[in-house]
Amino acid sequence: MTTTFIQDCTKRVNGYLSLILSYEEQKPERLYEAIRYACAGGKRVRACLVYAAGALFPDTPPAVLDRLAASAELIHAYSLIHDDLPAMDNAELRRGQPTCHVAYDEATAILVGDALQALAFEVITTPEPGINPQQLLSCVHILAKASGSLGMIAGQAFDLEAVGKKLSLVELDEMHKLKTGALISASVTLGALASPHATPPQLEALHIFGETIGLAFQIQDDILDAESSTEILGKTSQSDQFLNKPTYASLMSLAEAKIRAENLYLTALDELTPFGERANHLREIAQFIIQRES
Ligand code: GRG
Repeated sequence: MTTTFIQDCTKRVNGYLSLILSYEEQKPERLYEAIRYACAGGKRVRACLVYAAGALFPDTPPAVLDRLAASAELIHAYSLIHDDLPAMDNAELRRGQPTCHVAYDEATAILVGDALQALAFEVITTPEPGINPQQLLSCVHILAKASGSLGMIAGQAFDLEAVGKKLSLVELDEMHKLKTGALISASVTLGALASPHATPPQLEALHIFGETIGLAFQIQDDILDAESSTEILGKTSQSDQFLNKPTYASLMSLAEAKIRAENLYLTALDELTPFGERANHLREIAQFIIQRES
């Protein structure tokens, strides 16, 4: 159920990323080719969340949202490249294509990931009219915290430690709040921070919305990994089972996992009530997250 809003946001961030990555006469050519290769495709959920959160407030500058959306996607792309490396998940397929280290080589994939992480912060800190220095500083802080050892990296470290182990539901939730939820939640907060009107209670509600829908995203990911095909997913299905990783699908039945994703979705929606109709785009992305098929 891809909506017009999601299609528009996807088109917009893809266009913006193409612009950023259209380096001319940059060398080494192979590095830049690999950077463009690794940034292509994807559902662009994090970018959509940035734009949808920006729509909660009047007069949010579109050019600022473009930068924030692109930054979130660049961090996400880097995390996927490194996650796929032989030292991590050793995956061969991503977004329907050979993973970056397979298409190029391992050293290039490491460099591409590193370059994308740095580029995310370059893009976010490039001066843009419509956002004041304090807002910008908050955005950089949020993105750095979510992608570092207090967020995604900690989640990845827990994920690696968990191989072959049986985690409790609480432990699994904690791991995925960091690994997947931190960047998803940060994307929502970034969009709101593009407006000078967002209040601390509103930002808190959006943080909880993001974290909750981030957990639902991961449950849906585990469900799809268990019951969908490599062709539809664009990445190898049943990889969690192969890698002996604890997942929601291994902790409960698929039917129970689906109910839990639905309940988290409903809990997340509660946080949007005070925003009224302005939050409709966030609501449609939340629905997309639990109904998506890839
Ligand atoms: C610095 C060595 C080093 C590692 C980086 C790898 C890593 C830290 C963190 C892992 C983060 C990660 C891969 C989380 C998984 C989240 C997830 C379910 C990703 C899939 O997201 P989608 O479905 O992907 O939004 P698309 O392809 O649609 O963008």
